[in-house]
Amino acid sequence: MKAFKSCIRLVSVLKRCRQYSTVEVPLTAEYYNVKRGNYATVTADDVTVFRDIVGSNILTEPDDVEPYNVDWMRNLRGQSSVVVKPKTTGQVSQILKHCSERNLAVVTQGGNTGLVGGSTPVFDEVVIALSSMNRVLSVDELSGILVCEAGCILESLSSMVMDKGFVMPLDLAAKGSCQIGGNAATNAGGIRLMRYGSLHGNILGMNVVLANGTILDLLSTMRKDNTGYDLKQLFIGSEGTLGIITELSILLPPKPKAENVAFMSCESFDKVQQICARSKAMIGEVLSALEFMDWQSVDLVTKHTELRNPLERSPFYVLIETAGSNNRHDEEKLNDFLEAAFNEGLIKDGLVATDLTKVNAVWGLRERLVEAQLKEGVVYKYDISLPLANFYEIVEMMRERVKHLALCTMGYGHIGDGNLHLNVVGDSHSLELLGLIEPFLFDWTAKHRGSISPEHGLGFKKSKYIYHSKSKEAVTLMEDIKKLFDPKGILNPYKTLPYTD
Ligand code: FAD
Ligand code: 2HG
Ligand code: ZN
Repeated sequence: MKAFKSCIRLVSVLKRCRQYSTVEVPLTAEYYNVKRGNYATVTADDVTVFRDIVGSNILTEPDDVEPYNVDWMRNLRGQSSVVVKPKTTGQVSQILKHCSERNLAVVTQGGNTGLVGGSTPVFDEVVIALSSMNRVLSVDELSGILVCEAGCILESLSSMVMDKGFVMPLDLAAKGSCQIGGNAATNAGGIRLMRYGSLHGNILGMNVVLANGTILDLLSTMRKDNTGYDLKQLFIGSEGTLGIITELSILLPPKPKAENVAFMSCESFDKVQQICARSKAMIGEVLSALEFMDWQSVDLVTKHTELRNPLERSPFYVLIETAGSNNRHDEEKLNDFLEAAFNEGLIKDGLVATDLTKVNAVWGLRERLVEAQLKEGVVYKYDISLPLANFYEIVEMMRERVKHLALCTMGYGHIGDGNLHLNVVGDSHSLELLGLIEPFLFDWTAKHRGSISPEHGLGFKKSKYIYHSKSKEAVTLMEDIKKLFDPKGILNPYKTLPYTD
């Protein structure tokens, strides 16, 4: 395996400060021409009631409220004047009871890392931020079950459970800021989904507060429970539109004893596809991540970070991670696979990283793409799933379609799960550029029976396109469920389901 070099060690911490281009963020309501729902407006009396509930854990100064009004991608800006930060489920209940009685709209905010504008207000919704609910309630080390509050940061939970011999069943580049409640509310996928499955399988229970303040105790810690409808599933992926998740119980996989990462370059997308199929067949039992990037992605991340591409320039790159219990066995299997793929001409060049720092250096190229895009300009972010045969075709079509307006167009993603992240970066917020991408991309995805949002949800940005992935009958049923849980529609209005003026 002469072609496999050893990787340069890099100290990589994936929690970084945000830096972005200086383009101003437009007001969501004006830019997208949204009509305000018929809700009450927050008064001084409401603020007094909130203060009585949460004490000093409330923000009303415009500078303090500002970060809660702007989304992570700096595409959207709300107009909220108050952020309430409850510390207990009881406080969340009291806040919602008051908002419901007063007909005040609310938006729940976790780490505000969502990529579809679900977490920021559109108008003057009351922001309920869960960051003060960040206690770990228990870890059962025999059964591997964690119970914690919704505001716990994913990375903190990861470190805590790792010390006890477990891992969190999900991992994503926003781990330093996103909260486990936000992860549940978006049914976040990430890089471990192909190994541990989705949160629908890993969340065992939760406490939820409904719109009228009712506390719904679904906090089971049992793996199996077939007593009636599994209500918690409705809240997973509901993006704060059905209730506020305040506590969760989560099944933890044991920590793998060995991790290896291979990074390789390929000359064509056809070869990328063959690597996917080969790796699943040859090392499926230890495969924990299977990601791809095009050269435009790798170029951008090396342009805006200190990271360097350890391989020569090539149209495509594939990152494979294995995680198992026996390093010798895993390494042997990985090397056999790489040798076969190399001999068959699927791989042009590559490297294997085994220790954690080297592993992080390779992962950095993939995980710091969002950071690099924000530094380049204004990002038009898309997340679709497609049959592998059509996976990259759309990136090439889009690149051609927007070339006169875009700075760059790139494709990468969780190819092992059929999930493509297509990103266009422009130099401004341009309705013309947006109009070239949407609804064209969604029409094309629907034509190939893909999903227009396999990971990030619909939030504000994609809600009107729900019919591209769900039937009229399914959406009507969702609307009926929404009315049942939240008759006044105060929970996260203008999000997830299509809204009408
Ligand atoms: P927020 O952004 O604050 O909120 C997201 C939605 O959930 C909003 O609709 C909000 O109202 C609702 N919500 C938040 N907390 C609660 C709660 N306690 N109860 C009810 N509703 C709530 N996503 C993926 O799926 N896979 C990835 O690999 C991935 N990688 C990312 C990488 C980067 C760099 C970034 C910036 C984002 C990434 N995301 C990814 C998107 C985002 O991180 C996830 O959607 C994450 O799960 C959101 O968590 P959060 O706490 O930031 O939620
Ligand atoms: C990821 O997989 C996230 O890194 C973000 O889902 C996707 O950058 C994106 O478009
Ligand atoms: Zn993703």
